[in-house]
Amino acid sequence: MQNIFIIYTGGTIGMVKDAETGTFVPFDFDLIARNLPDLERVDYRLTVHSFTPIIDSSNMNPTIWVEMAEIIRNNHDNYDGFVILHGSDTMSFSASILSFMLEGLQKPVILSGSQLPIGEIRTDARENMMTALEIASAKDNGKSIVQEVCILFDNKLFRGNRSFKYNSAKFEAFRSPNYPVLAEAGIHINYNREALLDNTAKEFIMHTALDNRVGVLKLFPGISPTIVKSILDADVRSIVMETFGSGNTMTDQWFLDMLADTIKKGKNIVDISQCKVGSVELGRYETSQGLKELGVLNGYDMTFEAAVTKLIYLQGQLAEQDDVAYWVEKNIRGELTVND
Ligand code: ASN
Repeated sequence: MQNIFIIYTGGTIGMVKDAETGTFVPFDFDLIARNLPDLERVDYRLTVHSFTPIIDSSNMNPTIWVEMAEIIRNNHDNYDGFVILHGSDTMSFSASILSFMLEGLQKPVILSGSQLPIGEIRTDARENMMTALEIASAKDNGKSIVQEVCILFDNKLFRGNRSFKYNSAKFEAFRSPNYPVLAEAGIHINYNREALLDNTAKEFIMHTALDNRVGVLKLFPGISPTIVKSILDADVRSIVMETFGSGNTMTDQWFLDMLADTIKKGKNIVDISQCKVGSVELGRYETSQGLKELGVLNGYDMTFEAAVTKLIYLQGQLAEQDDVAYWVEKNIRGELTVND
């Protein structure tokens, strides 16, 4: 019999309506268990760890990420798979950072949740949770089929660090347009084996040191020098710069001078696109040619969530800015595709 470990962090899945305020607030795991009698019928053993407090995922933070990773490490050898019940709002950030923290993972870590609480008649919680458990226990010849951190939502399994929350109203809350869906659940669960990571030959190592000194510069036509400067001058080691199209920016001299000055001071600037599909291609247009020469780093097709959490992870591991710069452009957990 397989052993599956459930980590309950909160999220809509286990929420109830507060009688006084009418808002959704997190509730304990008993609510989920009571509404899901099928949990008694599964042919794997379940162990549940509830966080205190259980939270709406908008309150997620690096301390909880470390706590989650430590729970997985401490139980890694005794369980076949892990399901993390998590609010959908920041699920992609948590899935991304966990993919970086859990190097060489050989067991499934499946994040899931729902758009409607488990107590609602039309809830999507039941299907999401039961499918997540099924995938967490799936093996072929004694080896886990999924050996990475994923998100299961609305019958689709996504690589965590390729996904983002794209819809707050539909059951189809997540997408990963820059990487194929890893599995689809219908009558059968069909795995896309070519797209899944195979970590069998790797060593499992957990990294918990994180450094959140990361800034974000989202460009728009007309952004003022004062705003750009205030972000570049902030007390951060790296800046994720969200650019236009395939990585393009305005070519005003004041702007390029500010970028050059920031890089000279030893900060990393990583170029990712505001487009959700496609990749940064530095030098494709004149409006990105100069960026490469200034030393702006290529974020390729990384999601915003992956770029931010990868920097938090790399900065925690590496004291030298050059080392962070080197690794941020490399594919380390299947989070980016190098196109040059
Ligand atoms: N606000 C909720 C959360 O992220 C949204 C959800 O879970 N659907 O905790």
